[in-house]
Amino acid sequence: MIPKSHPRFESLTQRRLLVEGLRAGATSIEGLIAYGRGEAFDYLLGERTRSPAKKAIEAAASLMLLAEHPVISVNGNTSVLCPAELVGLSESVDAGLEINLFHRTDERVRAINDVLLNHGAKKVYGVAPDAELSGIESERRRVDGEGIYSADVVLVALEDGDRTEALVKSKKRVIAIDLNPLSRTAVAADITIVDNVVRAVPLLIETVERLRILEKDDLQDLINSFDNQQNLKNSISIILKDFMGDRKKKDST
Ligand code: PTJ
Repeated sequence: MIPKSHPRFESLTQRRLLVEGLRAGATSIEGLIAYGRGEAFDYLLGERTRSPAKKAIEAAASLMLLAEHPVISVNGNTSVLCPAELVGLSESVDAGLEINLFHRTDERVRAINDVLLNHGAKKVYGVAPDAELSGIESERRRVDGEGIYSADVVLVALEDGDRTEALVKSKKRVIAIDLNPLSRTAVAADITIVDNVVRAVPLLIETVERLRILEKDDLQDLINSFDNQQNLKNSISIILKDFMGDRKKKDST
């Protein structure tokens, strides 16, 4: 058991969830390595949601509220780190949930499907993909005709750059959650939330509820005024400032 008083309780809990996910067949071994890279960036970001991420979350919530057919892509890591929250977000914006894996096996798809159904998902796309995204060769190309293939907005987390670029090329608006502001995914997406998925998804749900009352034009203004490349630079600046010891400013960012 991890004591709650442990200064690294959150991080150790996430590691435990991933290891349990691996044993249950949902997470890939590679997913553990990917998590480690994210954890390093999270450490540099102070393990909290910084102001650029909050701004991106507002734009992302607006985009999801305006979308006609939003879909949330789920992989082995996100399915065990925040399954209830992913299902909650899908309900709050009426988005589809689709399993899309880089290291795809039928066993893993079944295990992830079980996790999502056990957390209240009513419908999960991607179990038997019947369409392909052009421009990528990995297993991630296999998508559901009624899910990602026909989506206008796709939310991806812990993603590889290839598919993000392919989604953007196929004229979908892409929201990415990625702790690494330098990743190809972060740069290629329309809106990148540089934050840990375990903090970003609950905050997205909260923000959707807060913005739901806005008029369509006001939501569109929030999207139009968002500059992803500038926002990524702001995340990098925060890391650099903290790194240079400018910790006094930490609470204001
Ligand atoms: O379940 P599968 O088979 O689809 O495999 C998925 C993995 C995660 C193995 C695959 O997508 C992968 O290899 O991802 P990458 O290319 O390592 O990219 C993962 C990105 O997510 C990196 O930029 C990490 O910094 C970031 N990341 C890792 N953990 C988190 C994170 N971002 C947000 N929240 C996290 N908890």
